[in-house]
Amino acid sequence: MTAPSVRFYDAHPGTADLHQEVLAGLRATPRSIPPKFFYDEPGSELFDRICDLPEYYQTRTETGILSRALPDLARHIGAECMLVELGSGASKKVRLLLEELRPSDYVGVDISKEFLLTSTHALARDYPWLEVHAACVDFSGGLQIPACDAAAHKVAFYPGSSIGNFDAADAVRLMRDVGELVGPGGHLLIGVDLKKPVGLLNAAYNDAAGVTAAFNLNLLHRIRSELDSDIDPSAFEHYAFYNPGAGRIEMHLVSRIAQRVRVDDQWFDFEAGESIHTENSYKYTVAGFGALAAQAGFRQQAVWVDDDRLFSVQLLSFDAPPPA
Ligand code: AVJ
Repeated sequence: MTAPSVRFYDAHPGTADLHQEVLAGLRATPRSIPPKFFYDEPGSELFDRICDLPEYYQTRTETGILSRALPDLARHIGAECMLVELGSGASKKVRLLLEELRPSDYVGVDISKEFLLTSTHALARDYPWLEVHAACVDFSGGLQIPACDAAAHKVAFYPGSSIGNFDAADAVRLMRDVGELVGPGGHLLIGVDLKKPVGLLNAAYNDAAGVTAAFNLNLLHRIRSELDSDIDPSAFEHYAFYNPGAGRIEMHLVSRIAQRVRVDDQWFDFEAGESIHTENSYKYTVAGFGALAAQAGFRQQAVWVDDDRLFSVQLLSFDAPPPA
């Protein structure tokens, strides 16, 4: 038997970006490293474990919303679309959609090559009627994906509230790129985490089992193994909290001691308590996200939420690019 085929496109995001962005981020004030670098292989596995944590309501809530929305969604979208999943990771949620929507093509887009290849091959094996493509791309730098040149009805799928990683300006920029990708009449199906009591949010990013802490600290393990650096993960601690003014969770790695860290031949001095900002996770109201999407030319065609209004799944349709 021949292996199921996946058409693979590699833009080679990788260690060069990590190297350059870590150095720039450590030099900056305040210090920061972008969250896209969490997802090396161990990081992607830790993130999968986060999704199963009792405190992390997002994954199971979104999956529940999606399952209940399926018949409705199929009516809105129709069959034979090209489904483009952004940040596809383990591609679990999309399986729910495939049976019901019956797209002609699936394009998995992810920065993490190993995960992307494993998951798209599994999809090609399990759905023989589906044309499967994989694109290894860092889409924060734009969305040029050859497989998407075809003129099919395109539906971008961006689950998990990953849009929360971007501040408003960057979220609009990304959605404008998505609009350009799907074109007029195309869709964006997006998971958006909602504002909720602060206690629930803080618990979700400070789980009792310490998996989120390990996920955050894995960034330093990655720097130590992929770059020429003596950084010691045990000299930092995980710190996450909801910032109500900014409407976001912030994750930081806080230096436990005064220390000097080396990357290449450059030294970075940390005071005790000084932090590296590693992630923002913005929380929205349904109306607030609608206003943001409108700035990118998208209209809320349908919005589904769970009974507790913890999370939303939104079907946005693209009309035309708004004036810049
Ligand atoms: C993948 C960005 C949606 O912000 O909740 C989980 C990542 N960080 N726990 C989130 C994450 C810490 C997650 N997103």
